[in-house]
Amino acid sequence: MSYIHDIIHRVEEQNKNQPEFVQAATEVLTSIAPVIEKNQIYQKWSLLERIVEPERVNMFKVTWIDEAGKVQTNRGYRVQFNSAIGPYKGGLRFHPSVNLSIIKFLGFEQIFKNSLTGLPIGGGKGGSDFDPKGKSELEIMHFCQSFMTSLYRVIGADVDVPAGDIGVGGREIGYMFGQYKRITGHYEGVLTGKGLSYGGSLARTEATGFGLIYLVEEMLRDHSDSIEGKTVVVSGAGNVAIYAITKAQQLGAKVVTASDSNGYIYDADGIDVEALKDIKEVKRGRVKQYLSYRPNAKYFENGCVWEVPCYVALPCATQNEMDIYSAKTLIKNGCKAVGEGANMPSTPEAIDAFIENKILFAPSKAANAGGVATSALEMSQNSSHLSWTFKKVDSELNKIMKNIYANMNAAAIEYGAKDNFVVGANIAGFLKVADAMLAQGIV
Ligand code: NDP
Ligand code: 2IT
Repeated sequence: MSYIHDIIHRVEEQNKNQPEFVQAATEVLTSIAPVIEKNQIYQKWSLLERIVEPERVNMFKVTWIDEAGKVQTNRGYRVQFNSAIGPYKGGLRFHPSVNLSIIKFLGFEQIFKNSLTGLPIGGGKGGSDFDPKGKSELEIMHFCQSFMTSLYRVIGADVDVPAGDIGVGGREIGYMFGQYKRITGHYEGVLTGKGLSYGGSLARTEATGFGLIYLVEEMLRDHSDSIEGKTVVVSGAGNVAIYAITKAQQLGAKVVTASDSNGYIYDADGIDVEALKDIKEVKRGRVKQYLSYRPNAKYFENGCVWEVPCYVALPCATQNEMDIYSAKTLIKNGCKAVGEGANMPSTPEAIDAFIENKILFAPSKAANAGGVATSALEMSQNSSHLSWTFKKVDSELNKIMKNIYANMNAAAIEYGAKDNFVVGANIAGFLKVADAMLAQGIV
């Protein structure tokens, strides 16, 4: 359709050095073609031109002094992409690879993911090219404080509510919350993923990984299958991976791998999640150390985790970690379902291969939405000055994930793409935001 092609071309022309953003936008724009064709109103009001442009891009300097007394300068970002259905909401990523393209792709994806949750949250994302690896506790704290000293001007409980992502967990959120409160004097739910003693929600730590498994299980159940008794391969060893492994094992699956950027571990007996937690959450170490807990496991420095045969594959590390070669290897080895815990972990070619081969493929917007959904539940608890039990939050999360599956499945069927959940998730996420934008006029 020429309107869609024109917009994709425009995005490419206007964002020449932003390959990740162009990738994310192209996927969404291509998937929603049937909706745009069916209803001329979106073209009439230039909805697509408007939705691919962030409402505001904040970029700022973050200076801090390291343990050696040397001045360090990093770049900070907060992209406030779309506030049609609620205040901007999305994580902060601290990783040396962070640049405007990555933050824009994440912010763009967040618009549709947040819409899919059914909760009133807009899309945003931020972060820094700061590398937390090897930094001392004080360096982390000073960096977080300096980052917040610039960020606080543009966020607020009803304006923009950041949370964690790669390199940002409970520790970093705590330091940033403390600095926000110190500068503004406001004790408010301006960040989510907070500690339990100062406004955090039970089950937020577990939410993304648990939600991923709830959604994958629902997708399997709808196809007369289940994760129970299946071999599962997981990449990553961070927040999402750890709690995906935990829940998959609780449901009777055998998870045999975990990885970090140095290599992967294979444990034929099933990953000992307590050992992994000790390494990652307590010692902040590397997956290689797993061998000292489980000497029968194997560590592969140069391999790729997707070489391990499995029934269910769960990429939970980072974008574009699953290329066409990995996808073909998984398919050849009998993989039947893929659930994306990370954001955009599969390349467009890998996604095409999964769909052509009838692999049940749950795209990240739907599959990892449990984290941000539970963040929205944290916001509700904060604004009503209440805290819910673990059981209540977990059961809400479970309902939300089942609902996301139902909505993306229904949209896929309605638009003639049964079992293509990329199309289903993009359309279901898009419609709510687009209609809210139309209703609010040209703003
Ligand atoms: P963590 O920082 O807790 O863990 C990240 C894991 O991924 C680490 O094992 C890390 O290894 C690995 N990793 C990160 N970058 C790379 C890379 N460039 N190459 C190889 N491995 C890499 O982050 P999270 O678990 O929170 O996030 C993982 C993914 O899930 C991300 O895509 C994130 O955007 C997404 N996500 C997170 C949510 C959350 O609530 N936290 C919610 C929804 C999605 P190493 O230590 O070697 O860097
Ligand atoms: O990618 C994501 O959805 C997140 N990193 C979580 C965002 C949030 O606001 O909880």
